Amino acid sequence: MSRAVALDLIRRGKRFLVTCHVRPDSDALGSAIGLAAVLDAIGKEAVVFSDGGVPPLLQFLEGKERVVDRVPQDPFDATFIMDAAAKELIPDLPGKDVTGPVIIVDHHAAHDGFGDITVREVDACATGEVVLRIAHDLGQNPVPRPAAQPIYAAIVADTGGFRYSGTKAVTHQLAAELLAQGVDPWNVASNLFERWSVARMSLLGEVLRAMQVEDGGRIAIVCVDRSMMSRSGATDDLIEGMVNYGRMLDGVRIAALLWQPLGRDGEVKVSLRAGENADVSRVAVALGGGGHRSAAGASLRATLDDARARVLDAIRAQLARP
Ligand SMILES: [Mn+2]
Repeated sequence: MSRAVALDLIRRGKRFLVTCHVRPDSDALGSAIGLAAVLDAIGKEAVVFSDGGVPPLLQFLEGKERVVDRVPQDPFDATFIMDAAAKELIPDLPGKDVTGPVIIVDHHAAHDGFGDITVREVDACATGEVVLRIAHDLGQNPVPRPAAQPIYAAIVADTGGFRYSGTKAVTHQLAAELLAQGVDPWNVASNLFERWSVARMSLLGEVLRAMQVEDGGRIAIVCVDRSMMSRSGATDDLIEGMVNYGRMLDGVRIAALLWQPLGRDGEVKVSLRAGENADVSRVAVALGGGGHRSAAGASLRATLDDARARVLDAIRAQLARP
C-alpha cells in the first residue's frame, strides 16, 4: 500500500535523493546504491548521500563512487531513507524545500514512526529485498546490472550468509536473479565476513580469553575494558559482532558483551544475543535499553564490575520466566 504511494512518487518525479541511516552497514548503503541504480535505469536522476561518506568496510560496494557526503542544495522530488528504524539514526538533512517528501524504506519490525511515507515490509529479509520489489514493480526484472552487486551484498549481510531464519525460498530465488547478472559471490562474502585487520583478530583473542560461562553454561558473558582495546590496537567499531562468539557455545541461551566506549567515562555498553527460545529484548528493556528478540542492547552508567552484576541479574530473571 505504501509501496504504491512511493512508486507513484517515483513515476511522477524526476530527481531523487537516496540516503540511509548513519554509520551505514551493507544493507543500508547497498540498498541506497541499488535503488539509485534502479532509478537511473528508468531515466530518473538520483543522488546517493551517506553521512561521513563510504565507511572503510563498505569500499567493496560497486557504485560507491557515486556516494556523496554532502547534499546538493537544489530541490529533489522526494528523498528515500533506507533501512532506518530509529529516528536518531537519520542523517541531518536540509529542509523539506530541498528533500521533498521523505520516504522510509525498511524491514525492521520496530519502527519509531517518522517520515512522510513508510515502505516497511517486515517479511523482507533485508531492505535490499524491498528495493528488488520496487525494481520489479517498475518493470526492472531482472534488476539492472549496476544495482545487482550492492543489493546482493545487502541480502547476504542481513541473512548472515543465508543462515538466519529470515532466509526463505524467495531469498534464494532473488539471489539467483542477482548472480545471473554477474555478481561475484566470493568477492562479496569475503569482504563481508573475512578480510579482518590484525587489530580486529587480536581483539577477538582478547574477547575469547575473557569469556566466562555462568549458570551451568546457559549464559556467556564477557567484559572488555579499555586496556584490552589498547593491547589489541582495535578501534571501538571493531567490537561490533564480537558478542556472537558467546552465542556459538553449545548450550548458551543468552550471550552478553560489556564494553566501555572511548571518551565516555562511567558508561558501559551492553550487547545481548539470544539463542533459540530465548528473548533478549526483555533483558534490554529491564536495563533501560531495547531491541529485538534475538539481538538487543543497553547503555548503563556503572563500573564494568557493577554493570556485569546487573546484566547477569537481568538475564537470570529473564531465563527464570516460564
Ligand atoms: Mn537491514
